[in-house]
Amino acid sequence: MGDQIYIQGHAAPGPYARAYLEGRLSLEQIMHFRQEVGGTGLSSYPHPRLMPDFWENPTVSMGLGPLSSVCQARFFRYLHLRGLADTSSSRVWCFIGDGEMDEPETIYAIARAGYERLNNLVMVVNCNYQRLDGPVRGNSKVIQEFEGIFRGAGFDCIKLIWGDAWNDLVDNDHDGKLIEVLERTPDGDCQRYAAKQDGSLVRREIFEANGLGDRVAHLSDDELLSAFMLPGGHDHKKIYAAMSQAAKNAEAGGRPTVILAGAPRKLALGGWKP
Ligand SMILES: Cc1ncc(C[n+]2csc(CCOP(=O)(O)OP(=O)(O)O)c2C)c(N)n1
Ligand SMILES: [Mg+2]
Repeated sequence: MGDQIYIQGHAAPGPYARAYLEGRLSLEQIMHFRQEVGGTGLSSYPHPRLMPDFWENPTVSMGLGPLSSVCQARFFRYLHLRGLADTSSSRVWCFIGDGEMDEPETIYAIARAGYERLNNLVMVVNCNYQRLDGPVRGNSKVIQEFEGIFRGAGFDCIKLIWGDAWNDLVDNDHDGKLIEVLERTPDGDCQRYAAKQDGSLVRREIFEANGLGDRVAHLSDDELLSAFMLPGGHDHKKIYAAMSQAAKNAEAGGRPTVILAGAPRKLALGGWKP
């Protein structure tokens, strides 16, 4: 038996784009996104009834994905333990938003997955620090908060925060001061840096204001900005490493895994745009 995937509902255009490149969807279908009622289009959200050959799991509204994914992982376990189906190598992958983490269904699902030690489950939280009605927290750090929730419930936690360009800076942070500064920079400030698109601001506020100006003296403002704008959650090498570690955890460990993928977004200060 294969894997099961639960996609963040309004991320449906991502799988559609991939399916189009793979030749599984036609241009005509793509051009009729959200106009599926006539017969040729694609539904707005994962919808197994409207698109039975494409979607297997409905995930809108928020909270349904995480909740169903835990039921699925538990059901895989059930089938296997009773000798009804070999699900020993089947995984459940669940992609959720950071705003979706506020749903009671999500919080319950996490507790249940930890309690049941569902090591066939990997959750990936897309931490873009915003939800459509505003910042998720703004004045604190969602990734730290989520780490507490997941670890407390019994998950292994992989934090995917900084991209490749930060490797040297982090490796050379022998006294831990840079990490300390980053850990206390609120999400709202990260969004402001991403929105302003100004490397000198990152230099002044993160580095110079904390006596760390020499750490980035060899980088231009533009280099600093592009490093900042390629967070772990957008860096394909880091994403690959995190996913591969998660898949190994599922084989070896007795715990579910979460990947907290950080990706501050430029849109934040501009408000939501259709
Ligand atoms: C239970 C429920 N309430 C409200 C909505 C409307 N809604 C759709 S997306 C969204 C915000 C999602 O934010 P997040 O989970 O952070 O995802 P992002 O778009 O940032 O990736 C909301 C409130 C919904 N789909 N389901
Ligand atoms: Mg979000």
